[in-house]
Parts: sequence; structure tokens; C-alpha cells
Amino acid sequence: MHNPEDCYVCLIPKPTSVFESEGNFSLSRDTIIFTQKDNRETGFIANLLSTFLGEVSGYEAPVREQDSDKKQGNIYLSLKADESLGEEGYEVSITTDGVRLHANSPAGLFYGVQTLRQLLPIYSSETASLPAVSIRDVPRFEWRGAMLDVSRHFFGVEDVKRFIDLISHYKINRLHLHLSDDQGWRVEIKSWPRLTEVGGSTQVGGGKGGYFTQEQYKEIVDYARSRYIMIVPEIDTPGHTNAALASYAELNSSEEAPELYTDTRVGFSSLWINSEITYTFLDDVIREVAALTPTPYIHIGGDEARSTSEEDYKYFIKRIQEIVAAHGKTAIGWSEIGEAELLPGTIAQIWIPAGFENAKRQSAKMILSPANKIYLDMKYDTSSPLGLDWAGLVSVKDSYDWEPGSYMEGLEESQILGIEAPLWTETVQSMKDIEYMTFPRLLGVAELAWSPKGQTWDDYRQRLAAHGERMEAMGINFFKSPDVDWE
Ligand code: IFG
Repeated sequence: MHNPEDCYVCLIPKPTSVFESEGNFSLSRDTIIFTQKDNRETGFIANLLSTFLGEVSGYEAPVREQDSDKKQGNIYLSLKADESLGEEGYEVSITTDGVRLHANSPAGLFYGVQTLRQLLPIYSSETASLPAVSIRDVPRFEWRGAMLDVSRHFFGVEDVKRFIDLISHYKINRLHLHLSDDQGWRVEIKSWPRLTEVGGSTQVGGGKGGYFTQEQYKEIVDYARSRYIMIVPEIDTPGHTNAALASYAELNSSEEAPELYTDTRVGFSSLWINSEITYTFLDDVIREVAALTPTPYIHIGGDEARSTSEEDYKYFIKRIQEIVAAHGKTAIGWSEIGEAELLPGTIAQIWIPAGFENAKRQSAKMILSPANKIYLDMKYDTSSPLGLDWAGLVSVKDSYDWEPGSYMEGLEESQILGIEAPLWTETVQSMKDIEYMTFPRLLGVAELAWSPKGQTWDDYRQRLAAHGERMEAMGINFFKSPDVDWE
């Protein structure tokens, strides 16, 4: 059993700096949380902290608005902070008589509260307390992402919200939703209703599939935003499009709609590159998705377009970037888009080497998702009951023990926005399956994305060992990897 008092040694992601001092701050019925006046965001965050305190002390500290700095309580959330903390950093000081959390923005306060949560005991106790430490914490990368493929197997709003809650505990700030593929179209497009009526009606294995209505999609976006997670919608093109092609005959050069597809091959589908209806279709889709997603990015896929000629692919990628820009968004695409001319600002998500050199030559910003390191659908080992292994087996150690800043040959760290761990769901059918493949590998991704360069596997694996109990307490169905001496 890990001694909760020492929990500052088990924080994940590891903070920039931690200074321990004597004693601790005991929670009591007198504990009061003070927050900013008239600020809905900090009010939400203060209430989240109150909930976390309630989980371990049995009573939820009241939240009051700070009407002056005179000493009135013992937990303070303040938006007055050192500018060197940037947009997402925070400082927290815990002493025997109180907690002071400072950040320049609500996001920083949110991350500070997640750290406080990990400093609290795992289980409730009358003598719940926080260790006296002072922490200064600033993220290394701005893009700290996870991806959930809701196309191969569909996952509803409640599963996505749980996934958002769980990844938010580790300061992940991007959730890329893979909303369309050969096997399913998962977001309602009002101008092309058959995309979901037909294209959303099945999934891998032939099950009933499903889709998000626009209301449900907006509910997910709002839920993520209140946890400082940006939703990044992906409409995969020009390949991985069988669900759309099966929904509208006119989208096909043969003028015939193919059958719905419920197996797991890739690379056999392509939009009709040389027909204007394709661009009218995409303009409608991107207009509606952009209107539903108040975040700067739209992911257009671009991967495995094996049924699109090289010339058609380059022409297509140029046009779809123009459509995305016309709707005021920045395009993101998988590695291969580097083979086409990229608009300034377009981001390449590197999963395999294809396209990387040309994307680098065009000075594109990159998100690193190396399949042999952080594809969460890769088996942990030969005994994994789920997952694939085309990129190799990816143990907990493999997914942690690499250095993003120097992983890609000749890529400057300044060109790297950050990293993102995709979970493809060909073999993943339930929330329990999602948790099994995602945890604990995502904790290592979160640390690589947030913590200062130079952490070591030996130090991390000890902190991770203490998190087994914490993940169990959260009901997470995580893989008890033999790489870790779980406590
Ligand atoms: N590659 C495909 C995914 C998925 C994956 C499974 C990318 C960008 C293999 N494209 O990864 O659709 O099938 O590991």
C-alpha cells in the first residue's frame, strides 16, 4: 500500500518541479474553497475540486467567491500568476494552514486541481490530508492527445464522456474523434442524411453501429471543453470512404453504391476525385462539422489511399485543404499528405515514415503518433486478447521509453506540436476493451507530452506502480503489465 502522504512522488505526469516541506494540510469540516468572483469556469473547477475532496474526506468543501484577499479560508484558486507559467501552467503551494493554486488561465487551475487529486489519499479517510509541497508545473508540448476510432466499432456519448474524464486526469488536452471510415459514418450531416441513416447503420462484425446526432456531438464537444480538452473531428478522405460511397450512388464514378462493409481490410475505397459532386459533398460536410466544432482544427485523414492514383491524390489533398480553409479551420492529415502541396498551417500527423520527409521539407508542423510506440490498438504482448500487431508488439515500457524530440530524423523540436496516441477499434468493442488497451500506456504518453525532457523509465515505472491502486479505485480495467511491480 502506497503511503498517501508520500504521494507527491507518484504524480503522473511528473511536474516540472516539486519541493517538499514539513507536515501536511488536513482537510476538515472547516475547509473552504475560495475562487474568482463571477467566473463560471473557475467556479466549475472549484466545484470539481470540492467533489474530489468529498470523495476522500466524506464532505464536500463549500465553494465561495473571493471578495477580498483577507484570510477567510484555506484553499484559494487564483488567476493571478507569474506569466512564465504560460497558458496551461500552474503553481500550487500546500502548507499546514492552506492551499494556494495560481494560474494565468482556468486551464492551468484545472491541471493544478488534477495534481491535487493525485496528492489526495486514494481511499476515503477521516484524516484525509495533502502533503506539504510546492509545485511549479508547465507543459512541454501544447498537443497532448488521444484518438478514439468510433467508426470501426461505435461508442456512444456515455462511453466517450467516460474516456474524456479518464484522460483529463492526466492533463491530456486533445481528443481526436475518427468519425468516418469504410465501416461507419458516425456524425449526422443534415444536408446528406443517408450518411448516418445508411452509413451509420452497421460496424465491424455486422453489428448495428450507430451515430452521434448533431446535438449529441455538440454535447461531447462541450463536455470535453469544460475539461480543457479540444475535440478534433476527423472525416477520413479520399480513402477509408466506403460508408459514404455506400450511402450515395452519385458519389461513385460507377454511379452505383457499393455494399456496406463490415470487415477490416483497408485501402480499397476512394472518393471520385474528378467529379465536382465530391467537392460539393465535402464542402457541405466540412461546413456542418466546422459549425459544430468551435476548435481550430479539422482532420481530413489522407491515409492509405491505395485506390487513388498519386496524381489524383495530390490534386485532391490540395482541394480539400482549400475547403477546410474556406470554413476557417486548419487542416490536419496523416503522414501521407506530405506527398501533396500543403497549405501554410496544415499539420501532418506522423504515424509511418511515408510523407514525412516531404512534410518536413514544407516546414509543416507535426503531431507524432509513431505506430510502433503509441498505437494503443497494438497488442501489449503475444498473449493480448485484443489488438493488432502489424506495427509490432508495444509493451508499457515500449510506449514510454522513447524521446519525441529526437524520434524523427532531422526534425527540430520546434516543428513538433506534440504527440497523440490513437486507439483504432477493429478489435475493440466495449468500454472495458477501450480501458484495457488505453491504460496504462496512455499515462506514459501523457507524461512524454507534459513533463520536462529526460525522464527515465526506472523512475516512471515506480510512480506508475502506485497508480495501479488509483486506477482500480476509478474502476479502470487496465492491463497489469509485467513491466511494472504493481503495489
Ligand atoms: N492504419 C489505418 C487505420 C487502422 C490502423 C490499425 C492509420 C492512419 C492501421 N490508418 O493508422 O485506419 O486500420 O492499426
